[in-house]
Amino acid sequence: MNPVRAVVALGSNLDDPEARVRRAFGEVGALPSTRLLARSALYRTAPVGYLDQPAFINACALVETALGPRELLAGLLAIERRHGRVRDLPNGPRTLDLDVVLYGDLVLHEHGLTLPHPRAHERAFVLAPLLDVWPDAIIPGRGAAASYRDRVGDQAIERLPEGP
Ligand code: PH2
Ligand code: MG
Ligand code: MG
Repeated sequence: MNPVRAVVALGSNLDDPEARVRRAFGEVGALPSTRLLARSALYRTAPVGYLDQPAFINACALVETALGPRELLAGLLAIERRHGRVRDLPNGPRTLDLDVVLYGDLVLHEHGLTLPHPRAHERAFVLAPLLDVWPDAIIPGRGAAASYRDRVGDQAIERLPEGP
């Protein structure tokens, strides 16, 4: 399979989220047939959806991968499991969430995998780091990711200083 550019969103709000997300970049880049091209800044973000939980650390990784979309997702879920991810409350607190946001220009509606991520364009915690790693990104079916930035300007996110 020809390598494809994909964007993976990282999120954590349990058990040292900042260190966890920094570590997870390397783990995503170490998936088979996958290379990490860029890592975004880290953002501290207010919870969206279920509000009664700690703030999140969010980021995005730009990768080049020869894995298919399902294989990539399976690899990400395996990393989540290694981080002790427990799925109890939907949208609830988690040690690590790894979502495929973009997989080239692929549009897919399958059980457990919708591409592009259906809410990416309306969430500042995805858009801001996505634009860090890929300012010209196109969200298939929606257009330039940058054109959505102003529409999410009311959502509370804080860019953290560069870390180690
Ligand atoms: N993820 C969710 C629901 N709400 N809020 C923030 N700030 N960051 C997230 O990563 C997040 C969320 C479901 O995946
Ligand atoms: Mg998610
Ligand atoms: Mg997820």
